[in-house]
Amino acid sequence: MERTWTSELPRRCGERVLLKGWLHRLRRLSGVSFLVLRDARGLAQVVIDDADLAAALDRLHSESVLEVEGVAAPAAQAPAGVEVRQPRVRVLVAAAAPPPVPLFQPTLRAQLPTLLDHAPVTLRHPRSRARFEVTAATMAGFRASLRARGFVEIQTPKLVAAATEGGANVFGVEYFGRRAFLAQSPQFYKQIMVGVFERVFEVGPVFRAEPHDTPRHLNEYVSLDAEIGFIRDHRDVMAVLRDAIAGMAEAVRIEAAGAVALLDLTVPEIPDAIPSVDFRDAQRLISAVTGERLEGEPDLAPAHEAWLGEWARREHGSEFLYVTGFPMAKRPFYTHPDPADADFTNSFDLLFRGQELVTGGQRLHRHEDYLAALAARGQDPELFSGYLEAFRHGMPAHGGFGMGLERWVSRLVGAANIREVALFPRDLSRLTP
Ligand code: AMO
Repeated sequence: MERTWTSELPRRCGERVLLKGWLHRLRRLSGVSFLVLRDARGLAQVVIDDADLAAALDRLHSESVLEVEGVAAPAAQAPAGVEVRQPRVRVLVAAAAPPPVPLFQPTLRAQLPTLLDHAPVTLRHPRSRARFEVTAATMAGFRASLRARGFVEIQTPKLVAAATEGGANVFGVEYFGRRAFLAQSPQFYKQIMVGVFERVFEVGPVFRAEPHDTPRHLNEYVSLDAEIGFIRDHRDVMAVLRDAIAGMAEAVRIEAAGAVALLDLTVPEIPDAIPSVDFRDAQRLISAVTGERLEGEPDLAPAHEAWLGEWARREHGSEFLYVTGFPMAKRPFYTHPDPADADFTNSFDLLFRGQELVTGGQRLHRHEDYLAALAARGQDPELFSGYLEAFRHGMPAHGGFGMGLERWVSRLVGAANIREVALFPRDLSRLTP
């Protein structure tokens, strides 16, 4: 007999079905017991009116793996209006111990560190799982939307010889007697690959040795990257990014519809043109209201991003806001200056619900500009010889962006801490599970 998913039960009323899954909960009442079986798609209620079977199930720990064969029947009070009756139950694997945190409650009741310590089990909870359904749909939507626009997916090395985003936040690795690093981003390789495919994207892990403990930083996260050749300036990149995010939102709505309903999410509408504010204007707006002196500050603090998020919602009815024209001082050496003012750049951040989600911009593309930019920062061009070779041999004007996958999902599901949307987060104190 073929297996039926719990989610298919409503369509199988009146039929004999075979379910497989985990013992989510056993509720013993005086005359009858209810077994709630969980599989990867949902829950099913199984009516146990055989006292011996109920007693046998009661001796099992929750999370034991079961096979249940019975008849699907309409039942108004059961999940999705259907339950399984006259069951035959086979124990496939008896769990060796009770779960560290009870999984049957609608919401997990434990502190975040406990949930993370026991992630191999707590991730099974329907609400935990739902967050990663949103993650999976996001990646699918990102890929689909860029592929439809002629982008080619690449995978670039994560063991690298030089820091891409500045030297401080990089993990060193012992590499056959030499020093190597874990890639902070696919930046150099995605740019090089513009010379091959013109339009590329990558979904992959990146590593940041940031020694701080914040609710929005991980030491390993998933970066959604793209790079585009033959652009006029950063505004062409912003248009592609807008479409990529619209594709992500659409995929979450369709492919993760169950998760969206369970978590009661509002998936944002992406405006055709995302509102945009120049960095200096943004500082003036904030200063005018808060009285802070921000002139000369090279970056926005998290509180400023939150303020701008509120402003965008109020003034533009948008949950997204581009901030453009960041000062050169805080941007990596590959950043293209603003042709009108070399102290500023053709770069941008995209804020989503008051938090930085994306950084991107136009890059330098002339070999001599790279040599000058490295010299100005006192960097040895020899360290970047592989990267520079691409520019020596002709590269078009290009630009791209990098987006933190967990940042997107955490805003979407309203997570208080980004660790809630990383399967097995890596942070200052956490290298396991
Ligand atoms: P940047 O370093 O700003 O840019 O990173 C891009 C985006 O990645 C996310 N992010 C993080 N998410 C979780 N934990 C972290 N520690 C973390 N650090 C960054 C943010 C951020 O906006 N090469 C450039 C991108 C480009 O220009 O193409 C880069 O890596 O959402």
